[in-house]
Amino acid sequence: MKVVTTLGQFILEKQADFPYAKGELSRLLRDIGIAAKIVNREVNKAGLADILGEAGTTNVQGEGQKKLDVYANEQFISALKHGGECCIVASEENDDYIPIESEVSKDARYIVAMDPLDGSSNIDVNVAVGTIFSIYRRKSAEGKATITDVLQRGTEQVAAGYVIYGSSTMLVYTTGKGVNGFTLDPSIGEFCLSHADMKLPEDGFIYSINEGNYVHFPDGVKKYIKYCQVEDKKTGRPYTSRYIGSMVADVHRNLIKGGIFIYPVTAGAPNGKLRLVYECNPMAFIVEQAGGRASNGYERILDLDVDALHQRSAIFIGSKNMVKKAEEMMASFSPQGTKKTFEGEVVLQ
Ligand code: AHM
Ligand code: MG
Repeated sequence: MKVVTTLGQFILEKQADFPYAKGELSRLLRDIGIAAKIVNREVNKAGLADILGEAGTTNVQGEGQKKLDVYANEQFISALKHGGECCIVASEENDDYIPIESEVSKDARYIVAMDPLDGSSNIDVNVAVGTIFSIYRRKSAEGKATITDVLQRGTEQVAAGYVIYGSSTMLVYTTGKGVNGFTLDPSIGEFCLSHADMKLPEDGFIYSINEGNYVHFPDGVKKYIKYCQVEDKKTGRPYTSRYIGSMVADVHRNLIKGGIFIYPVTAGAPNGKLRLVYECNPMAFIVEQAGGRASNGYERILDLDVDALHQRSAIFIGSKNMVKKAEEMMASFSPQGTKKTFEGEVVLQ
């Protein structure tokens, strides 16, 4: 009989990788896993909202129904509050960071930044959504942790992960020693190790971008899209286009199959759309740990300065060679590169 390793067992086993670890990070990851299961239960019931009461209406107990992203936010914050290892939570759902001042958390050393339910507009149509989290150790030695403890570069992350609520629910995380994925077995209510030591293929054949915004993209991105569409037997082009509109789902697919996900700057969003602290940095950490690459088109995501909690960034993330190629196009054509065409480009008259 095959022996199953649960997330809890795996985290404990891996604690030995950190000689000075006292189990705090392990407990923090465990708390996140618990909240993920609760959120998963509600996400699975989303289609029943019409019968059970929609967001904004009142349910049979007379309680107001919550939107799922608000619900997810509350669940993660509550799990982290009660777990006692986290001193600050920063969330896409809250303008400001939330200091945790409960008795159990008075010696807490970790900061968690998260997007509790990314791609939540996809819920109404039964498409995969996700949770993204990023964990830092506080910088300040004593007193209350402050915003300076939160605004650390991506390279300072001690762990990061995501949960994908898809056709099955998975939790994927890294502590800087590779990436492992766990699938929720609903029959026993446990995340079980299903994707050990995940590795992203260096070359991929899928590009993932909201092409509807094409006219607003920088020239380097337009050229890269054209590059993906040109026929070339040697490199397997034209590539396949796939865009779910849930970053977690798009990046997860590419992590398994190989591919690139791009959310560039656009004319309407001059700094990009996605958030550096709790979307780009954690995904970049995971993808790099799986052997991939992540940049804003010019610089490595993890090296970017972090000035504000909700700061945005462009992102090019995925298979190493695909991201490098896209960066090459950015360097040659954007902002005002001197090149007019790339090798092999088909110019329509
Ligand atoms: P959200 O945090 O408001 O859910 O937005 C983030 C999502 C990403 O998951 C996804 O990749 C992107 O927004 C899609 O944006 P667009 O609809 O502009 O393509
Ligand atoms: Mg989001």
